Amino acid sequence: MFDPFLDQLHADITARGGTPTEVPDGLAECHSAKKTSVIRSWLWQVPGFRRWRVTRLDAGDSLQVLNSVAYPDYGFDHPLMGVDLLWFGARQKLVAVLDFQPLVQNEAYFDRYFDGLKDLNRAFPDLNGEETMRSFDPNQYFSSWLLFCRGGSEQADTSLPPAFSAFLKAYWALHDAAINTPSTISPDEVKRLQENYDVYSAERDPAHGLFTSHFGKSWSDRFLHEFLFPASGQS
Ligand code: BLA
Repeated sequence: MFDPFLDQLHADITARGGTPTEVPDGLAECHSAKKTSVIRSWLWQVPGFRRWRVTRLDAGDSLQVLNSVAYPDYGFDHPLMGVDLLWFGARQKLVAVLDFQPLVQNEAYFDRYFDGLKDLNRAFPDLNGEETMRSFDPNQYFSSWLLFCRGGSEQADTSLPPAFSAFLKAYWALHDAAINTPSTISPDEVKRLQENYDVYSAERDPAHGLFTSHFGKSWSDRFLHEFLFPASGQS
């Protein structure tokens, strides 16, 4: 379902000089006991970024997922890139979240970094359903201009493909502009805020129950704390 997006993401990363690096032992791929689902992950070293992770979960008709987070180098204070796409085939239900995840919530920061995403938000009203967040806090590490929809096949087939491409393009443009302008947040503080993103996300991420049901508790705990959000430490 999301393979064209995965290919596009990996092609962009490669074009930017990204090289694959080692995923911790046993976490790159896992099959469920019944062999009905598989989760695969990639870790990239990309110039300008200290970590870029990508995960694809294929559980056939029941669930398809593409999830990715890009963490800029500590010398850059611009937002993280966050993508979470889920397709529940049996119910024909799409959950799509695409955001420039802000390190801080203040006007100057938003003015500095969010023009691109604001444009996308206007261009794809179909993906901006003003959905309510049930587990995350919309005012921590999310922006008001995120593309967030709980929709169906219409959004998945019509709006999401052009939105995904435009989103990647806008994020690269943000990064290119940011590396040519001095950060206002110090590298030490960027480090603290990025690490706190991992702690916060590991606590709130609604995916853990889902992973546990497919891949068991011990694998899922390791995956959460060693791969998805490594600064969150062990549980
Ligand atoms: C929601 N993400 C969800 C949900 C699931 C996942 C099961 C609940 C569905 C719903 O709310 O309707 C699944 N999340 C996953 C999976 C992975 C994961 C499988 O991390 C890992 C492979 N989530 C992110 C990132 C963003 C994000 C990077 O991991 C940022 C764009 C957003 N996911 C996000 C949001 C919700 C969500 C905002 C809604 C949660 C809420 O209601 O608070």
